Amino acid sequence: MQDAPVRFPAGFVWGAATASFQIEGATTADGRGPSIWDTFAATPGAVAGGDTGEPATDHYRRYPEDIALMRELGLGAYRFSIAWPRVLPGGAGAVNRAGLDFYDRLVDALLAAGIEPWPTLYHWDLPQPLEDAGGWPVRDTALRFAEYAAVVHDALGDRVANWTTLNEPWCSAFLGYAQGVHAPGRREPAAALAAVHHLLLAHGLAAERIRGGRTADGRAHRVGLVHNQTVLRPHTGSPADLDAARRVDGLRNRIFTDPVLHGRYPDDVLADVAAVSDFGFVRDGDLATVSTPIDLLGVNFYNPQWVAGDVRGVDPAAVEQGDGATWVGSEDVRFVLQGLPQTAMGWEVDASGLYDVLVRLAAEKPGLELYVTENGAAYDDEVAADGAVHDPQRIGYLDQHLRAAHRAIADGVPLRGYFAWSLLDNFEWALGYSRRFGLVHVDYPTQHRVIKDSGRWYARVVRSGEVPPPGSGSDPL
Ligand code: PNW
Repeated sequence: MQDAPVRFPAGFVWGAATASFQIEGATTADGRGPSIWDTFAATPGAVAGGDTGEPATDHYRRYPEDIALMRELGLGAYRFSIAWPRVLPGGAGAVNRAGLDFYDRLVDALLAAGIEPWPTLYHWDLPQPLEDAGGWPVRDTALRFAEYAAVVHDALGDRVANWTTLNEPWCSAFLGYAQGVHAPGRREPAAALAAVHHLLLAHGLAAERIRGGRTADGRAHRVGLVHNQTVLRPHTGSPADLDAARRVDGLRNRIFTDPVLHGRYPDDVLADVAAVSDFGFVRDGDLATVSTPIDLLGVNFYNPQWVAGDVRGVDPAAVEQGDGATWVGSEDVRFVLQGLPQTAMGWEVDASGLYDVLVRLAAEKPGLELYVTENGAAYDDEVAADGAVHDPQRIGYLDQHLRAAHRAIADGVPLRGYFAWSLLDNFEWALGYSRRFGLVHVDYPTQHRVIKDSGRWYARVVRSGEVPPPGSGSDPL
């Protein structure tokens, strides 16, 4: 049964995803201003190897070559993000036409290649001047985001139908402002909670602006949020572990999905964080804005996690050495490895987590269209003597997750598309260029690209709409 080919519905969207700071390079070209990731990467010790946003994959200049690769892969859609500091170098005020023009060219070139553009407005590169004015913990940043969204929507809305606002606000808020391992590197738990609210407000304001628009050929604009929902499983059935799983689920998932889907913050989460924040930053009307109807929800899924509230008796080698600062008000929680195969990120592979996430969201908001907007794996790829990149582990990862996604569809989940992370190897945030997620290998010194075996395998899936039986190899392109 596991080995039977699985066929996806007609019209299923097949794509790959990237993000501006991770691929573009050209960080000072054509009037781009600094972002918090430029500043963070320039901070000694913040990013592995001292890596920065240069040269990344030089996509700003090589985008025609990259679109040719997308065509070779047969992609129907491409999810990318727009760099706010290219469009508004000061974060607000004067529009930098030259920066906006890059996305104009990109969208035209994608459409000419028959690839549907799926822009994300914010994938973490906040203009530095807005961080200097307080960043996401201050309300003004949400208002500036709405202005930025309007500028981009005005410029590209004649051709772009599918929009997403924020990528993974959990990372922005908690990795950026609580744990400090992402830009801007602050460790201020109360500020992280304010960031959650202002990110969600930014999403709602932008979604209100985008909805109701139409492309020049008459397609209604659709808008959504990209959220990194995951499944938090209790390590044991003990009350301590069950409660820890509830608390982490609250901070990772429900603090975002409850306001967006239901217009309220979860009471248990508010109680859990009450000693840190009274949520006094929420103003009348905000939750109506945050819960403005969306047309789709993007789900980025990598791995499930097992949570413990009490690790006495657990093999210390299995307890992840994470920093509890991420989990504001629940700094005591720990994650326990289950002994499953791991990717090069140290993330355990268990595709049933994707199934569980999709089924849960479908039950929570019946009818809401879901898209897997990121899914993929880092492995230590090497270019072989034959010039190819043989990455059977990544093929295995994608195979298992696509089967899980298919199982969710078969069980009635309105999953409408899947975007592999990532098109290209790229700047993996605090880990720099040391982790490779691409379907396409990038040799950074030469910028030479090679489609990996997994890319060839994915191209076959995209062309056939079907996941082939394991071991059936990849078609030559
Ligand atoms: C996501 N975590 O990031 C992002 O959307 C991508 O830009 C990124 O490259 C990809 O996943 C792979 O990491 C995450 O610590 C970064 O749990 C860190 C975490 C989760 C997602």
